[in-house]
Amino acid sequence: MIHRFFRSLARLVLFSVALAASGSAAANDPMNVLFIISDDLTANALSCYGNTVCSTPNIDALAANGTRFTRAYCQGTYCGPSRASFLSGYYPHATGVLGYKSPRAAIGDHRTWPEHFKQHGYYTARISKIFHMGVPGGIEDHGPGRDYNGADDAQSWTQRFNSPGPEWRAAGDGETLENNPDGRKPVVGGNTFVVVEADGDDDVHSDGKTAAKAVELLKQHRDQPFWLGVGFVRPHVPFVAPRPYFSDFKPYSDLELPKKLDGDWDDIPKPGINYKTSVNMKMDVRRQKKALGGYYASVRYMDAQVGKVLDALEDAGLEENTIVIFTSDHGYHLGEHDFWAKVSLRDESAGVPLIIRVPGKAPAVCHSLVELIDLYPTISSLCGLPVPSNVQGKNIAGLLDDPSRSVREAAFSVAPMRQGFLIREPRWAMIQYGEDASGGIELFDTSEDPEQFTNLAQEATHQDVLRRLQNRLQQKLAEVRENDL
Ligand SMILES: [Ca+2]
Ligand SMILES: [Ca+2]
Repeated sequence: MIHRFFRSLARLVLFSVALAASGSAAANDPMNVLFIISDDLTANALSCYGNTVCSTPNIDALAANGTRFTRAYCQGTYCGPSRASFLSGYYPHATGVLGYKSPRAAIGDHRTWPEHFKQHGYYTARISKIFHMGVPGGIEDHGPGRDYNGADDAQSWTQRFNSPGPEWRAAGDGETLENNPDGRKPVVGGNTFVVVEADGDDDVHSDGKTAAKAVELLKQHRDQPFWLGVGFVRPHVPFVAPRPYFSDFKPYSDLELPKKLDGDWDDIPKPGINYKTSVNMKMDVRRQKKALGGYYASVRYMDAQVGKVLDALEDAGLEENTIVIFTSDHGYHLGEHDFWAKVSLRDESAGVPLIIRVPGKAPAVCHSLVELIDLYPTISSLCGLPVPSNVQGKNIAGLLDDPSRSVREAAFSVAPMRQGFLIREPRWAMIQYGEDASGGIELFDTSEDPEQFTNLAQEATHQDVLRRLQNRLQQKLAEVRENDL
């Protein structure tokens, strides 16, 4: 790990020197795309986004050389709708993919983002989870003969690779934290809070295998333009990582949980209380702290795998003609408001980390509201490909030249499981349940209340701003539904 830290540092310095020397990448070479996506990762767990406990040197080094977006939002707050959206270029309410399906049936002959590159002569490949896959169920190693492709779209890829791993069955010290107050439950599978401090090295697990395959493909395909999707499944539950990644977070009792307010839920409608909470998961403070430590260990493990892939990119001499993107499919709650996991439309869950490194562009931090759906048109344009007229995102490439600009007045995200809609402006966050608001409304003034403790939706003095945001939601939904599908 020490070696990796210095290598990250060296990479940071060398990359800056190389850029200063060359001015920009060779203009005639087609630019490659390396798209790295973590699963269920909140920006709050990364040191480049301000976390002081969980250090992520490899992602930080990428951020230091690229543009780091501080207000990036997913379009659906769980795997299925989010991935179907940014890969197809349509919002969830345009395709109707609100669950865990491939968008193919809805988009017909329209091209997905990687497919668009494939049709322009790129080698396109995915390793592990790019379109939706069930984790851990869909990636548990049951030997050959099993379909590990999940809700994939075969025609997007020249080649595809899966990385089955032991997941919750990994050898080591495991504990089920969720719904296990008397501690009698064994370690279980499914979408459940389980921590396993695992025996063995990185390559025992899915993400280690994914990184190794990425290293191999970068060597093999260095002489042809590629769009390579590297999908890590951590820190999605189960929180499984080799033991050394846990050392910074033990004893778990030393970890600090987020600030909480008594009666915090009293001012929000029922659908606003997240589907997983400390209460309904029956997690006491010890279990909550261990969940946090297990999540952080999973993030550190995933960060180390990102480092291997970035090292391989450098070793193959591809840094100067490859665009690197790092993101997640949505965010995650780590105990804020006693909420856990995803689905919620609060910032911790609807926001995503987003870093884009384009050779020749100066490092920057950008505060414009951006959306994952913007990746398809933006990366197409940066690679000199036409931007298909049907895609609904915006080309935000201009922000990489002038990060002080802004490309939209509001971001839009949905939680179909709750019929929830988020309109997020720089200052205001409005969350409405039901298109007719029948499930209730939340309104937060994030300039006064960045942690979103006080719902202002019922306050007489805020009815004008609420009406404006509700109109904006109706207008946005109408725009989303006006499409060619
Ligand atoms: Ca996910
Ligand atoms: Ca409250």
